[in-house]
Amino acid sequence: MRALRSTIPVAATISLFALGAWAPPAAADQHELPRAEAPEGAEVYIISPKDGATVESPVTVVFGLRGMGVAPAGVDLPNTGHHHIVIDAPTPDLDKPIPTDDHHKHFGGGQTEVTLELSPGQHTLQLVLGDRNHVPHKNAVVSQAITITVK
Ligand SMILES: [Cu+2]
Repeated sequence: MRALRSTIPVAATISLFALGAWAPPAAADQHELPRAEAPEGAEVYIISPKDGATVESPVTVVFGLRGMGVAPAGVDLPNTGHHHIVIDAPTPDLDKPIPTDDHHKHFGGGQTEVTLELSPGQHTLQLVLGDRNHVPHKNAVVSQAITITVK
């Protein structure tokens, strides 16, 4: 315990110095899009299918959101966001706008479900909430990734 207590402050001090020395000037941040904040305890989750389920294509995925509201992209309302689904890809960079491609779909109209045509075999699905600029919130609201098998 003693050894741990003395090591942690030293490590913290070093990293603070490193941050101070290498942090970019504040002006650099101003080019970034303003980031929305999510309320404490907000959660996004896949209502169905369930993790581990075997299903037939097309697959209807139902999105759940707790502790905040759904608003279309472009709408500036506090404590809201819109859904994105990540299909067969890792969690995207949570500090950048969510990509738009075959693996990342946006529901900028405020939709809360999607029906996907998926090939037979295993697939992973994950939800990421984005703000009005399609950027994850500062304290990103991201679901657990689930794995399903399509017959
Ligand atoms: Cu989006």
